[in-house]
Amino acid sequence: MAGEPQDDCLFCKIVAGQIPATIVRETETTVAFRDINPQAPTHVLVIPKAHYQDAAALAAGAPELAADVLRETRAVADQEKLDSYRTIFNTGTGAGQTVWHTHAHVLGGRGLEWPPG
Ligand code: IU
Repeated sequence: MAGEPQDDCLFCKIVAGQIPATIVRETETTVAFRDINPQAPTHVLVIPKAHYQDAAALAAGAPELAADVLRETRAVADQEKLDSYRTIFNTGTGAGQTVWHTHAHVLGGRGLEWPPG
């Protein structure tokens, strides 16, 4: 069921504290932790605690929670003292999504080119 924890989901396990992560912020509804394979000096993932497979499912199923995630991307950028940063939701295999629990990448701390690869 949408929003319920999934046994085979790595990010649900991070939310549950069953596997370690370097958590930088946590709210009632979200967790933000450092990406294990950082692509910039700051590379943090913001996730909803509830399980939605991608940003589209989150926006459709729980718009308030999608807003919480977006607010937290700003909070991470402030905490990391980033003036400029990029927020990315990879959605679908062709766009590079590899973990099927919604996550916003927050990247900053270096110049970022456009368009992305
Ligand atoms: P993607 O947008 O689904 O490709 O992003 C998944 C990210 O999750 C990717 O940047 C991984 O480095 C990151 N990640 C992580 O931080 N911790 C993990 O245990 C695993 C992936 I698996």
